Amino acid sequence: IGLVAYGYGQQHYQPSPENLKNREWFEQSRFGVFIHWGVYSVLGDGEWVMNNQNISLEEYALLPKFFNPIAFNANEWAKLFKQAGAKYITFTTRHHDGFAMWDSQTSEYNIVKKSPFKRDIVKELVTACRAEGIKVMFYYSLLDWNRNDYLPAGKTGRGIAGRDSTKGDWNHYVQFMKNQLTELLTSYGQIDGIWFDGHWDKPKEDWHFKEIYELIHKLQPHCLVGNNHHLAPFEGEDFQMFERDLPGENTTGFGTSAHDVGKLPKEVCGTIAGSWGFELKDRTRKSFKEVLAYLVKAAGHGSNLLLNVGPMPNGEIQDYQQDRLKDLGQWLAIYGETIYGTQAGGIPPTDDYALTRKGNQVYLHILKAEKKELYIEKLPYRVKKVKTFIGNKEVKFSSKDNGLRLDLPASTDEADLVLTLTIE
Ligand code: FHN
Repeated sequence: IGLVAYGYGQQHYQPSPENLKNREWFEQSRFGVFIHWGVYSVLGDGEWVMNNQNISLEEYALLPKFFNPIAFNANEWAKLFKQAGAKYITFTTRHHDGFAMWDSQTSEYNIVKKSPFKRDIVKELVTACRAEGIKVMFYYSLLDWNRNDYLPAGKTGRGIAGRDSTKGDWNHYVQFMKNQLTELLTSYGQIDGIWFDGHWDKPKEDWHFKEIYELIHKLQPHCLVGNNHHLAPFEGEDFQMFERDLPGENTTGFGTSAHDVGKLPKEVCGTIAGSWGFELKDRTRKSFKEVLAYLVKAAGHGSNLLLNVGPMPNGEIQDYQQDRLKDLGQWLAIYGETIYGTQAGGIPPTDDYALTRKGNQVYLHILKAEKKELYIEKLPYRVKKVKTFIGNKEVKFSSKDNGLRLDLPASTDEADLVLTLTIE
């Protein structure tokens, strides 16, 4: 009966009213902060270090002993995310190494039992974010490099040193995931999404997604389910994410083709640094202009941006990553109206510009403000008036056959020159 009530009595998944409402919130929010933080951070070589450096189970088991983030202050993080203008966070409750960042009763391999820190990081973060009005989603890795019941096969490749890769107990592992998810969704109050990752390691059918998604929606009907499988949405999912790409793009090899882009709310995720988890040799830092362009182009696709920070093992977020977030926050404090609660602007973004829309106002974000003139070949609406978003100054334009030619105001230092088009 419970399942019928939650929309699973039918042949197809019917999201509950609470879920639909939450999807609306999600679509309005446009900006979240992704956090990759775990015992892997200690080694400063990204979250894949166990696999990449072929570290054995026995060796990796030493790491939690060094994870003692004395500078971690969930309230400071939450304040920073708020200042950044983020509406939600997605936190790695457990990455592929299988280490639980909460006080899990289902596995000893967790922060409270194995680290000197002994504090429930998930709990502290949830509480702090809630106090700032920031919603929380949980990243949860399907793939597990640590457990004996997990059957290592598939694309992760080499298996894990110190493990017999032919042995496992798959049903036991699936039940374990259900137990952990139940724990996560019953111990920390309202959780607004579960963000799955690691699907590629096994064939789709092995994961029991239908049962797992049903369980989540039964425990918290509003909770949005997303799965970073890089495919068109599966039944039971509530949003679709795109890694390091824009919807329908595949410049990274993780992405999707245009026909995989479904109708669910969308989210793109990317990093400020070169990698997700903390990397000491962090040499591909993105500039403010780059992260801003990602946010604006995502919005131009009708998508949220989930922008990643990789905190250090001591619990601090590096200064330059904090600066990017604060700068975004400053920008959003001025231009938020052109991003939050907007829809895609009718034509896909280019490297030069992106369009977002609210009713009969269209916001044209020009990402190369040094240009003197801009020509947009085909707009799906007629433009009546063009003004600068800041200062409300008239901008000369001419339109012909749905094309729009604009004389841009003299070059400014702005990373993004925003014009407001009033349309018919
Ligand atoms: O393997 C992970 C990776 O470490 C990271 O968590 C990203 C985030 O989108 N997802 C996986 C790769 O697709």
